[in-house]
Amino acid sequence: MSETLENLLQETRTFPPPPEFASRANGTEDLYAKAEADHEGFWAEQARKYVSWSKDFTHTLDWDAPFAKWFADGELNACYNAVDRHVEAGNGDRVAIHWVGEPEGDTRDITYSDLHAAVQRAANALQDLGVRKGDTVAIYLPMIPEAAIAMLACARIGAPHSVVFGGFSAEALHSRIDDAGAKVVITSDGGYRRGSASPLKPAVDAALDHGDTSVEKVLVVKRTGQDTPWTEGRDVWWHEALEAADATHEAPAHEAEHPLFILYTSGTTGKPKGIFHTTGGYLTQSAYTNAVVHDVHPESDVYWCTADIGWVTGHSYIVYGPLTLGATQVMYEGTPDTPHQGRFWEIVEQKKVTILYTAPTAIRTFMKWGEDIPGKFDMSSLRLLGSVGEPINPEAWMWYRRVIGGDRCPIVDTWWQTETGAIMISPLPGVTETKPGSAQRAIPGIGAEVVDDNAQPVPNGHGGYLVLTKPWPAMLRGIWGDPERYKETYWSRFEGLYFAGDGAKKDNDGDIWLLGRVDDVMNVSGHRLSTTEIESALVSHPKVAEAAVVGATDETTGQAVVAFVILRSEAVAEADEAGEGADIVAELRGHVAKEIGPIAKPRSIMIVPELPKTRSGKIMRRLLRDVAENRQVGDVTTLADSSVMELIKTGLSKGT
Ligand code: 6R9
Repeated sequence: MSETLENLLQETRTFPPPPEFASRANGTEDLYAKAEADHEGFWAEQARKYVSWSKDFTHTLDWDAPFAKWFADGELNACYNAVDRHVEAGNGDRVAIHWVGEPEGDTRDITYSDLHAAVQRAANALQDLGVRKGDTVAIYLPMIPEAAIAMLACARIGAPHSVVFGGFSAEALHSRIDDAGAKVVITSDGGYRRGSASPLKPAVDAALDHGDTSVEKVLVVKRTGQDTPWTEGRDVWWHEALEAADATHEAPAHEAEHPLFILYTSGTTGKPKGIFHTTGGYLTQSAYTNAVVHDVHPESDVYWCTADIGWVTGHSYIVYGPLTLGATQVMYEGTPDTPHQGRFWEIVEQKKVTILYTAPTAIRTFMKWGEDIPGKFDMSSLRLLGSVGEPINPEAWMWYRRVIGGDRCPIVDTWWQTETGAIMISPLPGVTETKPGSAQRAIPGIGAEVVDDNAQPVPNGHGGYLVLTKPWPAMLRGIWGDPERYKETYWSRFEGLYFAGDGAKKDNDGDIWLLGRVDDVMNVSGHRLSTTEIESALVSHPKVAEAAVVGATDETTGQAVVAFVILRSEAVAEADEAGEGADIVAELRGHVAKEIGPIAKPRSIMIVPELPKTRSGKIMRRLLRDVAENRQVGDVTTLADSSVMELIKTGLSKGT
């Protein structure tokens, strides 16, 4: 960590906001002072500015630490806010979503009126299938407009949705469906990925095969038209259900604290946590941040967030933030290299994108591909760039600014989490003098600090743990079905402070630099993966005795999964006989992909005779990280058996 700290301290380049940009920016300097003077009053004002309430609230915050209620006696409908009210205001013809399918030329422009028609029918269709307020609905879809429509329809009727990333396996889907007790699953026959139609519904069938789930119906969107297995009586085509449903649906008012969604994220234990968010506070902060941080001007911008809807970034900054503001946005189905490596920039040129929000891992990939690729496209429409998901290295930041932003666009490096619901730390693009690689300071209305082991703020120039010091509207309300785990995970490390799990430092100006996770959670291409979860998957393979997983620094993906595996002796003997060490590695990688999903597949698996452990039996991942990153192995004095590291290194140099 100290090496990283020193490198970052040497960063002295700064970029003031362009005056033209500053003169019409939504986020202004005075917001900081206003929020500081009256925290609750500030948020009450944002809640009324960005959200329409069916019943106004009389009270802003109930804080029974660590349990918060925001705007509790207010009532609203999130879907009405994201859709109906824009039509009522005469903006029905405005494009809400310029949808771009992966196959070239496969596009759809969806206006707010189109969206209005769709969410009403979808809400009625869900009700016709028996979904009632409070029932949960799992959504397992590719990046097609129906994903947003499905989420909004659930929100409309008050059925919390649980979106499961389409790249997750049947097993991962099963455990999430099970934990949330979903009544309906919304999926599709398939989706387009790297040039071909790949099936999706078979994973749902496999997840439900266990026969022990709460799922009554499966709604299937026809996306690819490929042959799809069908269970009569359970499976229903989305288009048929919508056609049969009533065309009108009045959006009912829900309590501000009514659950809006559950989203699973990796924790330090094997079991993913169902982070749950409620309606009023979440909607307020996602819309407010989309306005002041991304500087979205709904009447003139074309905004594009490249995240998948299965992650929180897609929830807050594709669905709830921009649509609540009434913005026009691009939604893209595919990968950045299909059918060519300039696809993103072609979309920027064609749709005249003005605001682009993407992840450092994507930026590093584009850097690797070379700047002549974006150089072929006209990207002069861009006026703001954003980054999210992991620390952005200063060089990637500079490349992003110069090559993509033409040296003219401010960059906002936004720090937040599934748990925080919306952006917490970021420059305001019309106010902040930005620094390459730093998320800088808490946005107006948010309290963040870097503290030492004793919860004391560190002086400038020092590192520690990132904490949040005040309740915020979009904060998670808990872990689904496990209030104790909520307290324990986030509120027990430091008295009265929210512990984010990230290391950070303050530079000499007091600006915050994020340094990555301090727990056993990895960040691979902006996706959070738990070491424990992958270890459990490896150990579930019959040939594996033990496994330890570490996140090794990787130039492109930020971190990469590296696994150390001890094989069962029968497997070792077999492999030796057949000379198939390489086959086992391939088999294990495939196994992890099947258990969790392809994103969790280890970059490398090293077969080792032993693992370094402390006397109390804890695996010392720090030492394995040294090996994975080809470093001299650090202090081994706390190892139960200090010869183990030698054994591992000798084994590796023999090429096993
Ligand atoms: C939004 C999102 C959260 C974790 C978080 C941190 C890392 C996110 C970052 C960042 C440095 C940034 N992270 N944004 N690190 N700079 N701008 O990514 O949510 O998937 O829950 O991940 O991602 O480590 O704790 P989530």
